[in-house]
Amino acid sequence: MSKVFTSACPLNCWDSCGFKVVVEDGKVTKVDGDETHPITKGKICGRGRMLEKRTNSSERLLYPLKKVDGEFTRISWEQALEEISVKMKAIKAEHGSTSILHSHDYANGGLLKNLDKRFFNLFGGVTELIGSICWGSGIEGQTWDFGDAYSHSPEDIFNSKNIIVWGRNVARTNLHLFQALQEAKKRGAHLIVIDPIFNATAKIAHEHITVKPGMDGLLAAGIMKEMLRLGLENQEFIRNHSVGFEDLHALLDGISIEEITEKTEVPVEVMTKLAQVYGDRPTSTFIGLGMQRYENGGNTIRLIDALVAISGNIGIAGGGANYAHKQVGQSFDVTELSLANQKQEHRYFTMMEQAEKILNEKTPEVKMIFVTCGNPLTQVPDTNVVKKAFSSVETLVVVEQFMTDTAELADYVLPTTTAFEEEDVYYSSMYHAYVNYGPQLVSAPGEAKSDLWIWTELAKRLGFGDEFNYTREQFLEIGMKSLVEKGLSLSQLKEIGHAELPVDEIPWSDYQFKTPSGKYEFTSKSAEQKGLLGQLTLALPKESKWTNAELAKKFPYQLLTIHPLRSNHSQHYHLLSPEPKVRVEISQNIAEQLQLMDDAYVRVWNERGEIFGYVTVLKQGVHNDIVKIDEGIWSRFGGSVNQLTSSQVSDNGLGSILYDCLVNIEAANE
Ligand SMILES: Nc1nc2c(c(=O)[nH]1)N[C@H]1C(S)=C(S)[C@@H](COP(=O)(O)OP(=O)(O)OC[C@H]3O[C@@H](n4cnc5c(=O)[nH]c(N)nc54)[C@H](O)[C@@H]3O)O[C@H]1N2
Ligand SMILES: Nc1nc2c(c(=O)[nH]1)N[C@H]1C(S)=C(S)[C@@H](COP(=O)(O)OP(=O)(O)OC[C@H]3O[C@@H](n4cnc5c(=O)[nH]c(N)nc54)[C@H](O)[C@@H]3O)O[C@H]1N2
Ligand code: SF4
Ligand SMILES: [Mo]
Repeated sequence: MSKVFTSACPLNCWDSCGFKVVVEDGKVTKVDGDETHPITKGKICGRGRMLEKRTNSSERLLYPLKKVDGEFTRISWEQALEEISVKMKAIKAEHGSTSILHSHDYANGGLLKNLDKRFFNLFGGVTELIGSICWGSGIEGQTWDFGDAYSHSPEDIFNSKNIIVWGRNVARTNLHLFQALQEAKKRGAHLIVIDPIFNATAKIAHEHITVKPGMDGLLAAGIMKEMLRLGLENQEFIRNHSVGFEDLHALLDGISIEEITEKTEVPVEVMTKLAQVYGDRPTSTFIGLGMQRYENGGNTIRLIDALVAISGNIGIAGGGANYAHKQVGQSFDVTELSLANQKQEHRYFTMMEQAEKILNEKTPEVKMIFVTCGNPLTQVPDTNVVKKAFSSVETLVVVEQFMTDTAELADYVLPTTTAFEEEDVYYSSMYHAYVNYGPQLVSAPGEAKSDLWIWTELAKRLGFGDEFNYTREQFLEIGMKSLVEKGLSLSQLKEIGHAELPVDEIPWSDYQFKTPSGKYEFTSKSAEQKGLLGQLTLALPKESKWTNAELAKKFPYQLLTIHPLRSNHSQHYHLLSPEPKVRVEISQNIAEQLQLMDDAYVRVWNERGEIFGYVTVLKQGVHNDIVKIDEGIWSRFGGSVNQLTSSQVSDNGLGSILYDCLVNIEAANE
C-alpha cells in the first residue's frame, strides 16, 4: 500500500522546498514537490529527489563502530555511549570541558538540530566554532550597514523594473528564484547578471557582465562614481536616512574610473549603463555568496549595499539588497533551545581556522572532537591541515549517515537517521519565510538513531537531569514558543504542512535601521565599536597580481570552487552514476596558452596542495584566467578541492576566503 505524505527538504539550500513523499510498505519510494507550497509550488531539484536514494542506500551506516588497531569493528550502542560518556567525564575533570571541540556545519535545516548546543552547554561549555565558511563576511557587512541582513519577500521581485543578480549562481543553487526570474522577464523586467562565469543564469539574462573575481567592490565604486557624475543618486535617502556619505564620497574621489576599469576589467560604458539602471528605480539586487569569499569580501558586500542605498533602492517595493533572510531564523526561540547561559566555560575557534587551532592551542589541548552535521575533510579549507588536525586528537566521534572522508578518520562512528526517519520543522534563513513540517515517515535502518536520541542518551549518562529530559514534541514547542504568541502553533503547522512566518515583506520600508545611529551607515559605528575601521575602503583580494605579483607569476589563474549542480556539498556524490570525477573547467585563454583540450588530464596546484582532474574548456563569455572546480567531491573520487584553498578569515564576520585562491595547471599522466 502506498501513501503520500507532506514533508520538507532538510538540505542547506536557499529554497527550503515543500515535499510530497511516497511511502510504500514502510519504505520511501519517491520524493516529489508539494504543489500546495506557496513558494516552491511542486518543483524540486535533483538533490531533493535523490533523498529517496540517500535514505535507501546500501551504503548507510547501520551500527555504531569503533576503530580498533586501525579497523572499524561493530559495537553496541550501550558500549559506544558508555565509553564516550566516561571519556567526556574524564577529559572534563582532567583538562576542563573546553578540551572537547564540537565541529559542525549546517547540513540539516531542522529546528531540533540546534539541540547540539544545548547538550554541550549543559556539559559545561566546550570549544565552539564561530564565524561562517558560507556567508559570514556578507552577513557582518549588511549588519554594519543596515543593522541586520534581511531580504524582500520572493513575490516582490515582480515589482522590479530591473533585476541584478550579482555573484549568485541562481539556476544551480536557487531554483525558485530562477523560476521567478523567468516569470519577471516575461512580465517585462530587465535582467542583468554580474558573474565571472557565463552560467545558466547568465544565459537567460538580457546582459551578462563579467568581472575580474574579487573586484566587485571596485565595480560598485565605479558605478557609484558614474551615478554621482550623472546626478542619478537619491538625495532624499542620503540626506534623511543615512550617515557617513561624505566618507564614501571622499573614497570615490580618491580613485579614477580608468583605474577601476583596469582592475575590474569592466569597461567604463558598462559602469555608466549600470548607473543608469540603478537610477531607473525600482531595481532589485540579488547578492550571492560568491564575491564575499575573498579577503576583501565584507567590504565588497558593503560597497554593493552602498550602491543600492545611494540609488534609493532600499525600503521600496521592487528594490532591496537581497542577500540573507535572517528574520526567518530569528522567528524561532533558538536561545531557549540552546541554553547558552548554562555553560561555565567557553572557548571559540573560527570555523575557518579550526584545524590550525586543533593542532596548536595548548590551553587546554583539544583531546576530543565531536563532528555533527558536517564533513570538514571535504568542506573546510586547507584539507591537508584539516586531515592532520582531525587525525591528531585522542578521540574523534563522528555522527554520520555515511562513511565520509571525516568518518573514515573517526575513533567512534555513530550512525544517524536521515530526515524522513525523524520529525522536525525546517526553515532556511536564505530566501523565503515559510517554515515546513517534516513528520517521521519511516523507521531508521539497522540501529541508526537521531542526533536527538544520541544527545539524550549521553545526557542521561552525564547526569544532565531534567534539562535534557523532554520529548521531541516538547522541544519543538520550546523552539516555537514565541510563534504561538504570533498565532502559529505546532499543531497548526502539522496540519497544514507549511506556514508563513511573520516577517517584513519589504524590509526597512520605515527607514528605521537597526544600526547604532538608527540610519543606514556608510561609515559603520558597530565596526568602530568593535575597534575596526568603520569606513568603506577599496580593498583588493589577497591573491592577485595587484596584491602579490610574485605569487601571481607562479600561480597565474584564479580558482573558483563553487557549489555543485547535482550534489548539496558532499552529500550526493557517492549516489551519482556514473561515478563522479574531478572536472577542471578552464577559460579559453588558459586552454590556448597551455594547449589543453577537453578531457585532458591535468594537475592543478599551489603552495597548499594539488588536485588532479579532467579538463572541460569553458566555451563562452567566461572571464580570462578562470579555473572552476566544483566543491564537495570526496577523496575516493579525486577530492577534495579544499586541498588548494586557504583557511584565512575574511576582512570581517569571520567569513572565508575560499575563492581568493591562485593556482597553476599542467598536463599530467593518468
Ligand atoms: N546545487 C546546489 N545548490 C546549493 C548548494 C549546493 O551545494 N548545490 N548549496 C547551498 C548553500 S549552503 C549555499 S551557501 C548556496 C550558495 O549559493 P551561491 O551564492 O549561488 O553560491 P556559489 O556556488 O558560491 O556561486 C556563486 C556565484 O558567484 C560567482 N562568483 C565567484 N566569485 C565571484 C566574484 O568575485 N564576483 C562575482 N560577481 N561573482 C563571483 C560564481 O561564478 C558563481 O556563479 O547554495 C545553496 N544551494
Ligand atoms: N571549496 C569550497 N568549500 C566549501 C564551499 C565552497 O563553495 N567551496 N561551500 C561552503 C559552504 S557554503 C557550506 S554551507 C559548507 C557545507 O559544509 P557541510 O555542512 O560540512 O557539508 P555537507 O556535505 O552538506 O554535510 C556534511 C555532512 O553532514 C551529514 N549530515 C546530514 N544530515 C545530518 C544530520 O541530520 N545529522 C548528522 N549528524 N549529520 C548529518 C551528511 O551526511 C554530510 O556528510 O561547505 C563550505 N565549503
Ligand atoms: S535542495 Fe534546495 S531546491 Fe532542491 S529540493 Fe531541497 S530545498 Fe528544494
Ligand atoms: Mo552555505
